[in-house]
Amino acid sequence: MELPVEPPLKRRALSALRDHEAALVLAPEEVERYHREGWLVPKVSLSKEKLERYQKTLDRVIAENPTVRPELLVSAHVETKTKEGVVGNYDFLALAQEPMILEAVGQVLGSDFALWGCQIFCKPGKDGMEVPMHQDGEYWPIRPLATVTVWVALDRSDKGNGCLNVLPRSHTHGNLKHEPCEGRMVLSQRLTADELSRLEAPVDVELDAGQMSMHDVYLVHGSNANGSGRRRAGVAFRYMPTSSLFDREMYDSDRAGFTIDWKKRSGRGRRGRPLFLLSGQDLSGGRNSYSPLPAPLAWPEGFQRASVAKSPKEWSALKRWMEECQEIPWEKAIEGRRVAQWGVRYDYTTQSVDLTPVLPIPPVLREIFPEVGAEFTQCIINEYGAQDAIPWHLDDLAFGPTVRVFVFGDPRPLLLRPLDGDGGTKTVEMRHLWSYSFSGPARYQWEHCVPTGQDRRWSVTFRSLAEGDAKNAPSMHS
Ligand SMILES: O=C(O)CCC(=O)C(=O)O
Ligand SMILES: [Fe+2]
Ligand SMILES: [Fe+2]
Repeated sequence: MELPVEPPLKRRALSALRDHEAALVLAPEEVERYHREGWLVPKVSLSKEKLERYQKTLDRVIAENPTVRPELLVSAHVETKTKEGVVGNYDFLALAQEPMILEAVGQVLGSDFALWGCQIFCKPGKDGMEVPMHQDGEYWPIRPLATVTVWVALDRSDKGNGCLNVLPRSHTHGNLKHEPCEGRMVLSQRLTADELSRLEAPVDVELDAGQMSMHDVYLVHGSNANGSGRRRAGVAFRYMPTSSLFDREMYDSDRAGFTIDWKKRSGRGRRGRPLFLLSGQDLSGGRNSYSPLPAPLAWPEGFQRASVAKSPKEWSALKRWMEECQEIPWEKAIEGRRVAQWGVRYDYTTQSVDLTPVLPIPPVLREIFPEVGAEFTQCIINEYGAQDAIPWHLDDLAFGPTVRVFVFGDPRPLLLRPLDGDGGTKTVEMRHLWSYSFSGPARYQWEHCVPTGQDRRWSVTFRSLAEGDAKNAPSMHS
């Protein structure tokens, strides 16, 4: 029999030291290399789950900004539309605050820093635009000029699809000369050929999706056009030490190739760039003005979710019944989904509840969902194909105060937003065998929608009828 042995003291101390070092994202040698070379690829990368989440957010932001070139999605971390014309997503603000990124930034800038910018550089396959060789600082209103960019690859980024090219040690030369450039490029200024000839040859920064690179504000870099069939998307976050001033009056329109509004507020209620203090404190003597970090939208009151609502057995019973039963009154809903309804029927043509009684909820459904009380007299099964979504809506007011929904199949999130909000949405994870219900404010003051997905999804919804003259209740899309 073996007895557990305490490791010798020295070995224990050593492993504690190793744990401590693991908590530092950059080894001391890497911090030193960053300052010497002007750039670095840290050894960390996003988990597969996080990468998928941010790739989805990227697709959403691209879809929501059809008139903006995807190489120019500026302020993609802000959900309220800025003067730059982009509706971003706070999910990118969350990415900017991933602990490993904050840790690495703190290691090179010191512990007092702010996030002042974010840009998605997404080069579509075949026609992704070139980024000419440049130093970033040219058009940034930061004095003293200091910034580290963390460029997170959301697709694989390599020589083939136009990865970042950096000129090692070019950051030691201070401001270099730029000249206007023409053609199909992301920026309107490029380093002069003369300056380029005196610098070292560029290095390709090849990254797998989820990896990231860091570069100094004075480092010369650029990237080729993307002629490959593969998209190359990255998101760049800009962090500055709070000892620098972010000078909002240095309004220097479009040297970057697009109009940047550094001012805090501009016309028609649109906001300029926010400055988010992410670590430590302000060291500018109070001259920097910071925006409060938007509170993540709280869950609506009256919204409940259960993650182990149904068993696989109940699901097989339901699935078998849906496949085999010939009496299910399937019909097409307007969006293309297939639906079956009992109790009363929502009419997709008139967009209102038709109070002519239809068949009551069948006993099989009562058996599979015994937790649903008798007061729920209406049931609807929605069957979504991968490409079927349900748009933003409030359930029809002819239905009662509580709605209970059971979800099967494709794990699509449920999106929620307050009726009187500024467009911010709450994304609620929802998976196979989970359920949710809403009543109170979540029922009457919030809307919800289900996005498209990858696979088939079913929801079984139970509702009651509203008291009183339900027929005269204002009709809303169900
Ligand atoms: O994504 C690119 O190719 C260019 C990125 C860039 O210029 C930057 O992050 O400063
Ligand atoms: Fe740049
Ligand atoms: Fe609904």
